[in-house]
Amino acid sequence: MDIIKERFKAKADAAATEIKELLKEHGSKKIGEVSLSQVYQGMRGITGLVTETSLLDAQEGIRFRGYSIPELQEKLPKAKGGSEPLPEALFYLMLIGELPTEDDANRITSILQRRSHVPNHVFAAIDALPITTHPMTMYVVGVMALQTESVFAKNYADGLSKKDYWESTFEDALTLIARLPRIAAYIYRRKYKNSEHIQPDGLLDWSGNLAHMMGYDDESFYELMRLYMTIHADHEGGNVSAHTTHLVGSALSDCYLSYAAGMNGLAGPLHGLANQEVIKWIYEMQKEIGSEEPTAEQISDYVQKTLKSGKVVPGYGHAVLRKTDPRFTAQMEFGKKHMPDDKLVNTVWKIYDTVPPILQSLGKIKNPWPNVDAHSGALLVHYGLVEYEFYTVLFAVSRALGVLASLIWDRGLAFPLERPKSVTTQSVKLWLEGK
Ligand code: CMX
Repeated sequence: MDIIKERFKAKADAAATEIKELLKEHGSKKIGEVSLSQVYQGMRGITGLVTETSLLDAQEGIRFRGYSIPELQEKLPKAKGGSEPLPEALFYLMLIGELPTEDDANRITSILQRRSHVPNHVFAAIDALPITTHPMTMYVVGVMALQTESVFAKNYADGLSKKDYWESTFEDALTLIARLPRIAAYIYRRKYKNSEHIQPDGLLDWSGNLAHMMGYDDESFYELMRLYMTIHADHEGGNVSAHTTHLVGSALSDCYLSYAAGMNGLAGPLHGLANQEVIKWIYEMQKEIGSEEPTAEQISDYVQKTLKSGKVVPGYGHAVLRKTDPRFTAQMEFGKKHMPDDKLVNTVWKIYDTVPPILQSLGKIKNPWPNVDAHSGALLVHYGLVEYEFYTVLFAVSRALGVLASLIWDRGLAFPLERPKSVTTQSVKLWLEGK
């Protein structure tokens, strides 16, 4: 057995024993109360899930296995000559719960390199879709076509013992992660570059290879992809993409089915699609104003207009966070280092100065601060990746690391089918009447 798989198994067994003890002693303790409004309003603030890979603090932002984004940037192994973390190393951290050595990270990179071959029928399935299809639809179709390769589904059909579920899930997760950059790059080149595809470079790291296959062979773009893939990987368990992957996975759907379901959620404009909406919104503002460099006053007027027409300001607000998203800050730091004079990036920063007080003044928005999606597109545009409809696919490639590490844990801890209780308003009324 591969050493990483052995390490995971040892960690999962120890955790399962610990949880058993914990529940034996404290299982009946109350972790929170649920109000009727929470039931009607998106279950905000209800604790109802266990996700081991990361934890979100409303004030401080995300921590992956206890490490903040700046700490990951300092402590995780890097590519040769690079200064941003390798997302493969973050995957190791989320999976094993300990910082990887350089050897550990390289081991994941080489597993992913070895498994990256995508069967032809996946490309045929994508090619069968009209060229006008949204890239996220093509992506999910590609992932679904790849489901033919699921070891879990095959082993389950052959009669798999419960105690072995984790192992074929582990295998499926790594194989799927390995193949996603090729699928994403294939869609990009098909839709925007006349189907002139670029073969993988077997020597590059996971993110470097994605950049290469998309046609962006620039060391600083490689660095951006490594940072991008790291910061978008996970955001605890309750967000739509992570929760959906986990929920669908709880029916023992394999990694392909579960991840594809989660990515359909990521494709919604209130979640991952917000990154394309931000750039679209800025472009529309520039067009209306007739300038690439709107003033604070012009931005303020445009925000008011957006709000008056009943739309949201994309990239701002969050269901849990109550401060500027550290993922926004990490991208801002990248911008300051690599492209301090870029006009669009500077506009993103000016929007950051202008928007929060306006949203705050409305009184109803719980978080007026920017989230991860407010910044990501501008950095991509700087390198020429202007096709904003594609941006959520990059988010999706990254998100695979977190949701699939979590799915392996779900199997390692033998989590059951998820099935919360729902009510009807009629039943609520009866309950209120004491019936
Ligand atoms: N612009 C305008 N109105 C906003 C807003 C924004 N950026 N953020 C919240 N609001 C509004 C809500 O629509 C809601 O209005 P109603 O009461 O009229 O329905 C009100 O403020 C209260 O909402 P909230 O409790 O502050 O926010 P929610 O937890 O319900 O929603 C989110 C969170 C992210 C969906 C919301 O802030 C939003 O729509 N933001 C813009 C889209 C976006 O950037 N999404 C990406 C999030 C990060 C990610 O998942 O990738």
